[in-house]
Amino acid sequence: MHRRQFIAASLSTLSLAPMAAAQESGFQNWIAGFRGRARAAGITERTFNAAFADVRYLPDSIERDRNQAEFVRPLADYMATAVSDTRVSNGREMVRRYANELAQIEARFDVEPHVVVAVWGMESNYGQRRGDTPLISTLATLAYDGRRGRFFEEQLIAALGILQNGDVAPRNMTGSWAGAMGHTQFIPTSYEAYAVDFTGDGRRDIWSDDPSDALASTAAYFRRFGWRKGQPWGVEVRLPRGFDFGQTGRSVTGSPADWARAGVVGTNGQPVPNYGDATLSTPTGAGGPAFLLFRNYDVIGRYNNAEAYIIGVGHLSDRIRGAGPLQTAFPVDERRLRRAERRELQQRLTDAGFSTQGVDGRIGPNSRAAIRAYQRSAGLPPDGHPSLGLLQRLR
Ligand SMILES: [Ca+2]
Repeated sequence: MHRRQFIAASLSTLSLAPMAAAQESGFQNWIAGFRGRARAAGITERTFNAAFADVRYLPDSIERDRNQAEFVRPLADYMATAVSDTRVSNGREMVRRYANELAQIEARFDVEPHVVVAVWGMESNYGQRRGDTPLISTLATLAYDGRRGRFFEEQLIAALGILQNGDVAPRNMTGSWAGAMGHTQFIPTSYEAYAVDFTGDGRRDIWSDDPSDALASTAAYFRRFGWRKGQPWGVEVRLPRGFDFGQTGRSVTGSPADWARAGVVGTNGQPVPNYGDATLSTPTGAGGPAFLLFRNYDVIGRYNNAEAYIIGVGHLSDRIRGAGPLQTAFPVDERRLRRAERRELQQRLTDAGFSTQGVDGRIGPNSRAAIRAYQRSAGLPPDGHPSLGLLQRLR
């Protein structure tokens, strides 16, 4: 959950091995100082000692945190993994296997089984990858490392609070290398705020083989952020010939009837039912699929705000419920731009008279407006999409 906070692209490749001994003693000193801050935050001596009894410095977590590659795979590749046929059929099997639990979860939180199971599939492949790294060691290492120390120390204090509450024993409190826990990969602060005890044993156990507390916790999270039961995250649509791609993006909102008047209809050729106001998205530009996006899109985004993730969860949930593949496939050869390339694109647009209001490698509304203006001047569909082809054209 909130994985974007963990995906800070850093290309530093600092080798840690020769420094291990010094790091270990620095780590022990850090723990001694942290003990006081944990006590001040309400963690008892007993909780702290039990939690830190077997804590180890885990250089792997730091290396992985520092060496995360930029994510530039084509969306088509990502979707092929995220919504593979195997994951779809396993998801359908999970909906059957946990039908009773999921029906109760739906009754209590108004979030449908195929949605909850889709998050489960994306986050841990239905519990197969819950993460087996000792959580306190992971979070203490990353808090000590300091690169995002404040964030990880906050997570560590929350994790100690979970232990103090008795939800899980220290030895069973495991997670990913970055501190996300259990079947649906909650980080400790999200767990504190949203996890629920579905089984009624007094413990909010998202780590055990039984996924029902984790699934209910995910539903509770979605409910809290306004999930609308019975409504889609988005609907694939067909665009009319000669469509004005200036209408795509988050700033143009209309009802499905408004969109139908502009020629934007479902893949069956019929107007999309009225699920409320929608925006139109072409995630890979004019050359790929188009979607009307509804409020539930943003609810999935509260779990992880990466566009690819939201579409992945949304489409997986549709497939689990029985829908077929997208009618228009994502282009297979369209990788995304690296940050350096996004900066170059901004600079070249600005130099060409289409100011992006800054060169920071982030493609926000100003950059998209500049791209659209350039595309219009060049007679291209103004989809605002920062493609490699666009960059090559500007070179
Ligand atoms: Ca429980």
